[in-house]
Amino acid sequence: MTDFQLFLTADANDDGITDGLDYLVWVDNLGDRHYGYRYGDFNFDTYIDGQDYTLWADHYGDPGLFVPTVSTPEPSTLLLMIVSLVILFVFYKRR
Ligand SMILES: [Ca+2]
Ligand SMILES: [Ca+2]
Repeated sequence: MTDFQLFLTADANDDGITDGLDYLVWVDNLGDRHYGYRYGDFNFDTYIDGQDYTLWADHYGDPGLFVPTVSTPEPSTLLLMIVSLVILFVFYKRR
């Protein structure tokens, strides 16, 4: 099962990596008020400031916001799902 997890990064241009191009977005908007990583507001507080630069520096080289991850259900979860389906099947079969 493929799932997506949210990671806060500083990939302002959505090219999949936090790099110098994202720094340029931050510089272009430094001191302005915008909401969202696409403007360099990497902590989503509407201020493009040094805190956003710190996030950019901390995540330099990291992948973008959404990273596909592979997750598999744990055996106990799978067993619970099977037992639930059997109970539902028996319940509806008797009606
Ligand atoms: Ca980028
Ligand atoms: Ca900010």
